[in-house]
Amino acid sequence: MPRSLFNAGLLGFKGLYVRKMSVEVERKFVCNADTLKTLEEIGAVCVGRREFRDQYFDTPEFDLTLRDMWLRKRKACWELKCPTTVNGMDEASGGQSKAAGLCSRYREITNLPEIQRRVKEVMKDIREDGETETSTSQEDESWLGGMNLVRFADFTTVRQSFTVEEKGVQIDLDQADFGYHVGEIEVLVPEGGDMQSALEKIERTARKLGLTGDQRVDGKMNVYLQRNHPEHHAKLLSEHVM
Ligand code: V4E
Repeated sequence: MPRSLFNAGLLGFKGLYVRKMSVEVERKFVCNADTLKTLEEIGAVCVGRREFRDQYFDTPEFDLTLRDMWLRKRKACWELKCPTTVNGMDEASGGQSKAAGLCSRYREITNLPEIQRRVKEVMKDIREDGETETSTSQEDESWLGGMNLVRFADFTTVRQSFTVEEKGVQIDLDQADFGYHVGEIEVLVPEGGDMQSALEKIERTARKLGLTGDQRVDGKMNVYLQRNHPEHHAKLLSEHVM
């Protein structure tokens, strides 16, 4: 299935559409001059090269990102990434293998009313004063002001994507316009899907790529914040969000 359709998760049944959310499991890795050659050697197939602009939004006090919630607009579509939880606890905080510890897991929400509902929930916790505007149009950005959201990051990425023999695994090589290059091995797990199998697929792919390091590799946002919002970056580190 094309990844965009998988992401949207639209399941039709007798005219009733249920939008399912997926969990993105990914491991970042350092790209070097040999990465393309290694991909070729393991039989990876390049499935596309595209460029996109990401704009991230939060309140001036960073109420969303301090809760590890990441609201962005990419190619005219809204996305919210939130931590996954098991029995009310952040999944990442449980006992996990070293390999799993190198992976991040985020629920990806692409349905705008659902995004607005979740953002409102956070605002409700912070401000008692109530009413916020919503909108279902992807182009209309007026709801941002109503929820006190402003843009805090804006950058463009050139991404080369590859598939490998391992089913459901995608490898992306990202070059951000602020001079950071990073790779990621990614599996999308549908709601209630097999997380363990996804982690194993990522681990096998990492071994094939010869990734030996046991340190988490910084994502684009981590580096962007270090350079553009160092105080907020330090706060995210101290609150263990990054
Ligand atoms: C979840 C998150 C952020 C949102 C962007 O996430 P990321 O997957 O890094 O971006 P990108 O462009 O690769 O998105 P994709 O195209 O795969 O959907 S920004 C910061 N975080 C948190 C975070 C974290 N704590 N640790 C790591 C390794 N990455 C991200």
